[in-house]
Amino acid sequence: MIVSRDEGACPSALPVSDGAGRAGDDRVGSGISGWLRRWGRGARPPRSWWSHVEMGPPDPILGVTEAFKRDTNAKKMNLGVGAYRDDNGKPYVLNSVRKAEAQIAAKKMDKEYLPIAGLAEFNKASAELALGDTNEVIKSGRYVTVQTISGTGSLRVGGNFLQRFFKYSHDVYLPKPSWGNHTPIFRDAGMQLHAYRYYDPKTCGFDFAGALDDISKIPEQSVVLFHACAHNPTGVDPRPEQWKELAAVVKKRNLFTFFDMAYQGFASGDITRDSWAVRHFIEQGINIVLSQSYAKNMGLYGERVGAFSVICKDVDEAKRVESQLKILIRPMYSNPPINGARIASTILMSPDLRKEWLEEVKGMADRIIDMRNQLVANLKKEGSSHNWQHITDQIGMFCYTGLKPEQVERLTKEFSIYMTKDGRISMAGVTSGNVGYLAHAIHQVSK
Ligand code: CBA
Repeated sequence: MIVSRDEGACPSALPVSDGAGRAGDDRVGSGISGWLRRWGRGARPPRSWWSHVEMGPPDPILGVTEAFKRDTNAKKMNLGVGAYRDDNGKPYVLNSVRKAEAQIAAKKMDKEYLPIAGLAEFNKASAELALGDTNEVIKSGRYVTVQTISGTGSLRVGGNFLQRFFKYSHDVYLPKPSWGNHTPIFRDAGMQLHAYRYYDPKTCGFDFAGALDDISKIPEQSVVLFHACAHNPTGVDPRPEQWKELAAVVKKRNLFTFFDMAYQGFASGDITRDSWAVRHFIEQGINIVLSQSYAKNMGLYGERVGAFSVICKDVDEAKRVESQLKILIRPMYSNPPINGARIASTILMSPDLRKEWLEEVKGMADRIIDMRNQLVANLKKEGSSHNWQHITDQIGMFCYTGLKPEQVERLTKEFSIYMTKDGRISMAGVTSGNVGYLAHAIHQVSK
């Protein structure tokens, strides 16, 4: 609401301008003469409270969607944000989600506040999904899971928790590159960011030696973040033998592990396989923290469903940690939204819906893998002589093409193909209808 001077804003409490005045800020009379009538000679007209606020840049990922929406070209493609599309390029609502929604609606449940930590059955089902329901951690109960505002909210709760309670260090080491939002999330939570080598542009693959070398030099008791699967933006994941060595060095260096698992099921189509690294670290006695998101694997993007878990030494420690997470969350957003958590827990807890969901996750992952193959085949058909093998080697929603910023700019300007400047393509936005056009455009800018 804009409060006009006449509605009682106190002129003496307003900041005064540098004397230049501001065009259009004339709510009490016409122009300078109006000010003089109102406040008297010698008084300087108040300026806005926010004149010092500079225009910020658009978000590097979500800003791409804004630019895409403004484009009128019928052939335009949005390969920016990681949001799954069906083969007709339409947003996809899973059948298992539709069915869960119908079941929930039929129950005519109330819409009371959830507890601060969220829906208890959702939290339990989420931890079981990540760790496996026979996991010793689950059986012993030496963990706490709280429902969060999707993966981003989970990372932020985690960042704030570390800032307040991880007394050993405030240094967080991210893979280079990492999801663009990791840095502001942890920085705004009061942590300091560093990087370890991860991607090798020469091979378009995992720089295992570089990662191992850098991680082995991280000061003891620092925080190291790993993408559990389907690394964003590179689509490059360590193999199980490599995860084993990473876990060993983390243990040896006494580092603290933060796993971000935003794509469980999306990498291989198999939720167990995709959580292998998380489970392996825990088996090695590494008490991790974990962020989960249901945005991608259940297609619950706008419902904002996620979870944050802390694996503890014992049940007593878990209870103390939970009490502090609640104290942290209460002034942030009080308690999480109810609808998405009901959908996710209904699916996870109903054997039939869960089975259908797992098939749908596999279906999404398989469609993406198929698009990777079709993209490479079409590039060959176009006559491209580059080696595009990394497109099929990489996994998950994204393909890190290796295209340079100038080439990305040409794709957008000349072909209305929208993607992030780093050359990342959301494969989830590619369809059998537009893969040929994409290959043609990539060939044009890279030949
Ligand atoms: N972690 C990683 C590694 C991610 O890639 C994303 C989503 C999230 C958070 C956490 P949410 O809060 O929606 O659960 O996801 N990253 C994006 O898919 C996109 O949703 C992406 O395009 O990179 C985003 O918000 O940037």
